[in-house]
Amino acid sequence: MTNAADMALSKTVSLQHFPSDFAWGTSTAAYQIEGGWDLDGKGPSIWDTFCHSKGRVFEGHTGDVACNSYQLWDEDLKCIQQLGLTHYRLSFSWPRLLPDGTTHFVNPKGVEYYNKVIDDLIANAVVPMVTLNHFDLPQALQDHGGWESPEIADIFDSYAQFCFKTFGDRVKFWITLNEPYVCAKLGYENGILAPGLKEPGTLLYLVGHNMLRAHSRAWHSYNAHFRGLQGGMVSIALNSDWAEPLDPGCSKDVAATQRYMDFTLGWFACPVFGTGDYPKSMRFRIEAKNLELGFTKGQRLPKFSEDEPKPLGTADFFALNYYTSRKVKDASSRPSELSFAGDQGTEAIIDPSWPVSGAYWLAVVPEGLRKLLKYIKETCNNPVIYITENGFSQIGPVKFEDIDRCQFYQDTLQQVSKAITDDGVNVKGYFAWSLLDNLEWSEGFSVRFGLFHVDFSSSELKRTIYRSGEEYAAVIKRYHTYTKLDN
Ligand code: PNW
Repeated sequence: MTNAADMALSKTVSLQHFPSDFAWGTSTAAYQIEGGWDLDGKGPSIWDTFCHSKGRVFEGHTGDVACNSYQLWDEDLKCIQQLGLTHYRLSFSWPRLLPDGTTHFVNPKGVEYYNKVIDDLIANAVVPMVTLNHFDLPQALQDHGGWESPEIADIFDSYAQFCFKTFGDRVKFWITLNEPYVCAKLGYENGILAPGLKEPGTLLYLVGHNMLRAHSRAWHSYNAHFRGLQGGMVSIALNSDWAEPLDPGCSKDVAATQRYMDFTLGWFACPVFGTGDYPKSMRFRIEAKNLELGFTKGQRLPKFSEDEPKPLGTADFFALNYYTSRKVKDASSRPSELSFAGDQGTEAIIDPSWPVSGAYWLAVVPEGLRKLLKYIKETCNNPVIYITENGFSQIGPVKFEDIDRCQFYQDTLQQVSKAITDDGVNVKGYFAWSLLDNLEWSEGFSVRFGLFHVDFSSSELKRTIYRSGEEYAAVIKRYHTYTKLDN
């Protein structure tokens, strides 16, 4: 630890308060780090297919090897220890455990791998948080309609129950699905993520709906069959931008901003934490557009059936992924087009005063996180919140002295602290995205989010801590006051 690093972030943040049992974590996702894409009986996922098809991912990068965490888990564990994390969020590769996605065949090597990861974490007093599916749907299920098919809810439920049964004696934090918004919108509306479909204004609502149905089923199964014995918690990770009106004095921009929040956070938060249905503005706008565009009443945005478990109340905490903010301008009088943006009638803008980090969409707005946390407190029934992802990316020549990322974490943690102490938001933990540089989806390895650098040009894939990693370790050391159990 450099003296300078020790001073900067940990001191400034120490002016604020974090509870002594606050969870300090990092997040990763299987496809982005594991590699071993066809090793030891793993089945292919839609991300294997996507990366293997030409022109989809930056310079043809793939997750075939990535950080090779499948074979280099011990190296990841050293990074986790070096940071002094109290929690680690990882995802299971569904097709590594169930090669065709169903419980008809279980891959013992997959079970062995995740057993080792979980056992090693616990032996090091690190609490695992497991996401059951972080974008990498088994290809075999995609071949039968994937998230578009209503049957996926049942199939996901069986997979989830298999995981609860196999790992739930040790895993107490479960996230069913990661970012249904991103999966539906980027996978089915603009096609930049797998499965790469471009069907604006239609498939994303169906896919989002089936993801909610799948999530609800799994939560209800846990609640009925596992909670009593295992005592864990289950949620769904929801991403959201924070939005503000471009012109706060313009009532149309103000209304458009509310619609933007409804179509982003509310799309999934309202059914689970709010009214049990999609936001009224979504129902209203999509219905109005249906009439204009020649759809019949009730098309596009599905209804929750009376005959199956309801989404309302199916989260034991709020899992929030926050990256960025937008200014919003009304666009409701533009000619109707069949698209998600057309349904919203909004235009989202990056304020020119906001610095943009390595990823083109990531304007750095730490104060947006505090405002979003307060908004969730007020609109979602004051839930316990874990920030399950938040981070800052680099692009171009690698900077080990990543001062701008250090500043980002410093500013962000100050905002989180203020949300807790000044706004009374019940934030229980923070997970930095990400432990390691990894495959940033369609941006390949060109965008780096890690607290550890990974040398993708050498076969050892050496991990080296960035300055920001050292500073994060110093913060954790300062705040994590309860002593770790000796194992
Ligand atoms: C999150 N985009 O979502 C994911 O949960 C992570 O897997 C990801 O690495 C992280 O954000 C940083 O991007 C996103 O292409 C995935 O615009 C992709 C995009 C945005 C967010």
